[in-house]
Amino acid sequence: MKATAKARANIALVKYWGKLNTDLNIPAVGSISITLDKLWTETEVEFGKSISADTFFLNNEARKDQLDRVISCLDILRSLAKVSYAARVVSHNNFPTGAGLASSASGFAALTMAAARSLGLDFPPKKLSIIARQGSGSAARSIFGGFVEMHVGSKGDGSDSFAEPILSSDDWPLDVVVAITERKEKEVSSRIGMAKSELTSPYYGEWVKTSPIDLNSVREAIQAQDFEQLAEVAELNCLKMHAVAIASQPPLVYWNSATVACIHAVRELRRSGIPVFFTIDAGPQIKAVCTPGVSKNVEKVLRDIPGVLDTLVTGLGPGVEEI
Ligand code: 2P0
Repeated sequence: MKATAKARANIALVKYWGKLNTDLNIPAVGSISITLDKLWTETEVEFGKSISADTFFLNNEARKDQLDRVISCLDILRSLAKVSYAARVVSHNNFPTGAGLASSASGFAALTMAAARSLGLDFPPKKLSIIARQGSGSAARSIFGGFVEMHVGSKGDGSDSFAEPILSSDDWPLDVVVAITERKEKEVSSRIGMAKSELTSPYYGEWVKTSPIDLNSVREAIQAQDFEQLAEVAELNCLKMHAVAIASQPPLVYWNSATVACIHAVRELRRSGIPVFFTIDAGPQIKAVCTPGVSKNVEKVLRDIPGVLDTLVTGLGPGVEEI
């Protein structure tokens, strides 16, 4: 009873920050993301009578600090399959973990698919998305490829809080230049950060209230393939999320000086007519979204900024797959 799945990271153009229900991990706001082809997690799950306890290895290291979250996800699938076997979970990320590059998104999407398949469960993507959400909210989006929207839903049990694709990457191919400005894992996880913002940020209420406006505008921009509208609203939504985080107590400043320099560089490029915009998650890395024809140029500009350690360029990728 063994299966392996590969899922890709995603970055949100309209961000998820805050929860409606922590037990079921229902987000307080919807979100829209793009799935990234070259940043992925591969996870093998083996259930068996001979396995005495759940274990989790990430990049060849036992990660006891993450084991509870992995077990919660395994428990949901065990209960659906009506079995009680323990599992061995072995996972690899091909990019830095826990540094604002959405490793929990690809990680829990791959875990959900691999665990379901190894238990012989052949669930449709919507159901996988609902299960992955309970592991990590952003993982619900990594079940799908291309442009993806995550819904808050209105049922209290979370059964309509799932993601779905809104446009395929073939319909609108975009590139993302990722500028790495720090390799170590962040000190405050998204989960803890957003809980602090909910409790202490004076802007949290406005964030939740105005999120549907950004969602409508970004969905419209994607459907119309209107890069300029997408750029304006995605940058605004990103800066709003960081304003909420920065005004939390204690303050959550995820940026470093290279992050800020990259923001200015990307805005300058766009002013000069290059179709590019930035987004930043709960970490110091910059993601510059652009049309494929300009990605080499954007990468060259970002690579030369002091404090940028590395860059990579990726297109948009597919959803989770069993391998
Ligand atoms: C996003 N982030 O929409 C936002 C932007 C981080 C900043 O989704 O608590 O790791 O596991 O549901 O999914 C990161 O949040 O949080 C995230 P949990 P998750 O991409």
